[in-house]
Amino acid sequence: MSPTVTTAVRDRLRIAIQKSGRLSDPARDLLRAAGLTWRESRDRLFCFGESLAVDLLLVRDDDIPGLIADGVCDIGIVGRNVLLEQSAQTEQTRYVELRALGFGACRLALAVPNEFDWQGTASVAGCRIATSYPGLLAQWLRTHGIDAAIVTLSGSVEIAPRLGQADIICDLVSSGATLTANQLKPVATLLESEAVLAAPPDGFAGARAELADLLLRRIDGVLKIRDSKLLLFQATRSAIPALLEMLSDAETPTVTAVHDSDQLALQALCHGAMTWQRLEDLKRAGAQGLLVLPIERMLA
Ligand code: PRT
Ligand code: ZN
Repeated sequence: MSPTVTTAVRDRLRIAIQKSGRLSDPARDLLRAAGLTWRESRDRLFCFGESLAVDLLLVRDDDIPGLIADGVCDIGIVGRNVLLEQSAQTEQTRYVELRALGFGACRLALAVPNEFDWQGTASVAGCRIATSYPGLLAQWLRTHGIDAAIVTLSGSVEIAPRLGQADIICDLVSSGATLTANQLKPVATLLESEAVLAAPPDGFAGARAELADLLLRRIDGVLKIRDSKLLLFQATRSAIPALLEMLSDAETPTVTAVHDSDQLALQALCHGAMTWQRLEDLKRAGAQGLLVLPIERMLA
């Protein structure tokens, strides 16, 4: 008689985040804001979820796409650059980007030495290009019909031209300070990147699907209120149309009558930055008693 084989189905959701690096703190902050709490383990590689059945795996960012593809974790918080590089290398789409998270912004760019006579993308032909993103670079070269040699390096890409290893580079850029310090200038952008929520294309079943839905709803709430403010003010009826035009980033405002007055009171949820300049413009257009309040939580 053959032994009974039972397939263990995980009913807890597992999220992989970067253990230490640029994305680790903002990823934890986001999940904390979505109401997750964990019991930290001694080795700090696995954190057991306390408030919800959602556990954390703390890993190197480059391992996250593979962990998702192998089903070891369900969701990952990782740079789009890492996700798309692994797809480009395997020539398969094994992940979907569920949400862009608004942190870890950078771009994958071609950069050339300052003295390089850049005449457009055709100038790349015949060059040696140093990069840690050979998959994305090869895709870009193919798309542009350019023949060039890719020199794959795991780090310190920016010094490759000075060391004679390459003529130009293809690397991540955020402030641009590293390029400037190495006498390089950016000339073309291959990819705009930021941290994303990545998952397998087929989604999940059972308890994990419900947990993933709940988490996504909460994360949407967190992302939505990040730059949102509640704006309160009063104005005369005649000033209202002009004021509403100045609040194009607001959800439909509530307008109510003020007791014993010909003034109206407005309440608007605004999603853009509420700067002093903007408040002064509103005041000039007739808004009085302006109040800007932070939003604590939002659930659509
Ligand atoms: O150990 P582990 O493998 O997990 O970490 P890592 O060293 O591979 O990654 P880490 O923490 O450096 O970056 C994680 C993710 O942050 C990246 O995959 C990107 O999605 C995102 N990110 C955002 C950046 C940058 N900005 C960035 N500026 N990643 C790297 N850089 C590097 C870039 O490679 C270059 O060396 O910073 C330098 C350029 O910065 P500027 O500001 O001088 O232009
Ligand atoms: Zn890495």
